[in-house]
Amino acid sequence: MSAGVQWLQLRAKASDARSFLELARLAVARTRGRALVIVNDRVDIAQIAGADGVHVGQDDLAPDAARQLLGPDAIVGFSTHDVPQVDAALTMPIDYVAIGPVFGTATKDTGYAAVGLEMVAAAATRAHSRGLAVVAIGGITVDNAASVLAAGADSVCVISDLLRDEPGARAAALLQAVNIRASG
Ligand code: TZP
Ligand code: MG
Repeated sequence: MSAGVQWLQLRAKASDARSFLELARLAVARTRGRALVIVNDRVDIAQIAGADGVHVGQDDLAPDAARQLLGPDAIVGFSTHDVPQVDAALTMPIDYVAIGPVFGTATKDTGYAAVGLEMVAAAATRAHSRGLAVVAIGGITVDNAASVLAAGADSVCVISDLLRDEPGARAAALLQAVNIRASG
């Protein structure tokens, strides 16, 4: 966080529920007020840990159920991979639409080909018309993040490129590449 990262998504596909909850509680305790903590997939863990929100995919608990459990102040994000999914998301009780994979990625087999910057732009036009933010994900790096934001994304989600080096240093480089300065 001292690098200036504003959101952390906790992604623990291989963890059992108890370990994931322990991780989420730890993250919430360590970040409070300095970065937002979003739990991937698990609405129950987000709720119990007091996280800032949850990120759900097409096959997870649906956004309206997540909203029902977490309440109006929680952040609820939803994964999309094509225009019909973005359009369906526009009427859901969410805060942001995630679009991806923007570029090729080895981190997750999403079952979708890279959607490219044109799809980021299309998602942004649609989502912004409803006041929803767009988070772009998949293959985003220090070198291409600025182009993703220029295409209309409000935010980028990065996994593997942060792990190429010491993650804090890489995050600082990423933020510098998109001209966001650490607030301390
Ligand atoms: N959803 C779409 S692409 C992706 C997820 C979870 C993985 C992105 O990881 P990376 O390593 O930043 O490409
Ligand atoms: Mg998911």
